[in-house]
Amino acid sequence: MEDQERFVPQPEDRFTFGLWTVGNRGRDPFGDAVRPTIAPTTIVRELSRLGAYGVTLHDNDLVPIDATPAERDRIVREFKAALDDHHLAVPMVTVNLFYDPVFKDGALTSAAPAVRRFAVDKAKRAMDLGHELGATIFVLWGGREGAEVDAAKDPRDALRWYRESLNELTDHIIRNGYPMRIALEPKPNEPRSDIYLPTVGSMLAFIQTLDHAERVGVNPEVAHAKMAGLNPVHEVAQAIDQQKLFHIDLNDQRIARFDQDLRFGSDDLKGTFYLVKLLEDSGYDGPRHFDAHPYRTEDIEGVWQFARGSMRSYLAYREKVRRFHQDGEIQAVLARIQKLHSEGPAIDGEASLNWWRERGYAYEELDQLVTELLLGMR
Ligand code: GLT
Ligand code: MN
Ligand code: MN
Repeated sequence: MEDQERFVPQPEDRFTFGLWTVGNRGRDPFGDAVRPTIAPTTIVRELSRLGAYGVTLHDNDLVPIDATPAERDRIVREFKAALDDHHLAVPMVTVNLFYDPVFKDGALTSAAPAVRRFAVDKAKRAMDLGHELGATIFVLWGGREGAEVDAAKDPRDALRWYRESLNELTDHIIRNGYPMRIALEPKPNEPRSDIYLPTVGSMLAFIQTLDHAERVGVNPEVAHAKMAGLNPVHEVAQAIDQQKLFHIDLNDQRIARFDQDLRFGSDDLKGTFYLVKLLEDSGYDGPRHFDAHPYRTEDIEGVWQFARGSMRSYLAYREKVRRFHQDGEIQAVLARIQKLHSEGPAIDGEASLNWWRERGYAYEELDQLVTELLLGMR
C-alpha cells in the first residue's frame, strides 16, 4: 500500500481531540495569544475532514461560564447539529475547575464549603451536558487541587473533601442512570506547587476508598508521568492491570521541564513506541485522545498540520508495532530469551543461582533491533 494511503486516519481508529487542544491560542505565562479563537463548530468540521472519530470538551470550552440558560441551549443545539452533520462523536467531557479565580486554592479540595459546593454543582452540570452529547467518560483533572503552603491545609482534610466530592458525583451519575464513568487524571505539579494524588499509583489507591470505586478509573497523561520523572508505559500498564484505564491523554514531554504538551510521539520515539505497543497489545478499545498544543509559532494552518500529524504518527507507531511482531530476527531473539527463562536450571540451590549469575540476557541485541526498527532500517 502506498504510504499516503496507509497513514490516513479513519473514524474506526478512534482518534479524538479536546476543543482546548487544537483551539489552544498559544498563550503562555510570558506571552499573549498568537492565534484567533476557532469556533467549536469549525473544529468539528475540520477534525472530521481530517479523519478523527470525536471531539472532547470542558463545559466552558463550549458554553461560556456566564452564558444564560437560553444561550447555553442555543450553543449546545448548534454544536449537536455540527456533530451530526460531520459524524463526529463526543466520547468524553470534562469540567473546568481551574480557571475561575474562585478555585485559586482548590475546587473539590477547597477548605471553603461554598467553593466546594460550587465546584461539585458545576461538575454535575458538566456531567449533564456530557450525557446530552453522548459522552460515557467524565475526566476530572484536579489542576488546582494542591498547595504551596502545607501549613494552611492538612492534606488529610483535602483528601477527605476530595473523597466526599467524588462520592457525590458518582451518586449523581447513578441516580440519573447515566452510563458514565469518571476518569481521574493525575499530575504532579503545575499550576500548583504540588498537586494532590500526583501519579497513577496514588490515584488507584485513592479510588479504592470511594463509595463507588467501580465507576472511577484513571486518565493517565504521558506528559504528566514524565514531569514526575516516571515511565508512562509502566503507569498505563498498572492501570490496565487493575482494569482502570478508562481513558488516556496522548502527548509528549521532555523530562524535567514545564508542562509542554508536545505533539504525540514528537519527542520520545522509543517511549511512544512502547506505549502504542502496550495499548494495541492489551486490546485497549477506548479513544486515542490527544491532549497537546500546537507550537506557539503556528498559525491556523499549522494547527491542522498538528492535528493531522498527531494521528499520522499514531498510525506510524502502530505500523511499527505490527512490524515488531512480524520481524523474524526480533522474534527469534525474543524466543531465545524466553527459552532461557523456561529452560534454564530450575530452583535447586546455589548451583542454579550461579548459572543465572553468569547468564547474559541478550537485551543489547534486542534493544538495538528495536532501535533499528524505529530508525526505518528494518
Ligand atoms: C488542561 C490540562 C490537561 C487536562 C485537561 C482536562 S485541561 O489543559 O493540562 O492535562 O487533561 O481538564
Ligand atoms: Mn491531560
Ligand atoms: Mn498536560
